[in-house]
Amino acid sequence: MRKTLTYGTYDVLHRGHINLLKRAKERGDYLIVGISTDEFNAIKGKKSYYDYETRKEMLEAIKYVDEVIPECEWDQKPGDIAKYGADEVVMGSDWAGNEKFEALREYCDVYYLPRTEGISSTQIKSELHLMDDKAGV
Ligand code: C2G
Repeated sequence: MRKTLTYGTYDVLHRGHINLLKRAKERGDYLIVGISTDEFNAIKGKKSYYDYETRKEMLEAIKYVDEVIPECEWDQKPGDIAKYGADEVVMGSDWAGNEKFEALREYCDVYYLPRTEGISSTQIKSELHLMDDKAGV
């Protein structure tokens, strides 16, 4: 069984996230997602709309996702690869070439999937604000 591992905040879920998870799952048989804890999000300089438990629950409901684990720190990835027997770490292309992931080639395959253009959690949040403003709410 080929195990794939990916990481992310996965806040306001959108088609870019689903597209990534779908293609990551297609690269193996079992997909593990390391989802950033609220504390790690703060380290990443991100504040998510949904808390960790909610984001975890939503990810676990996605048919492409087989297991969700917490991502607490940048350096846990080699340990995760060993602990879960991951054959490949897959990330969106915005991470392509990043040393944090290139360093993992020592432990397993690393593969970057093209990022889905034109959508992001940040964009959705700002567009929702604009809709509220227009509606006068
Ligand atoms: N993604 C994508 N297309 C988008 C938006 C995101 O393919 N339009 C991918 C990202 O490349 C990433 C995954 O979806 O692989 C999750 O994205 P985020 O939730 O923004 O996660 P990020 O902040 O990149 O955290 O240790 C790694 C970090 O936890 C990654």
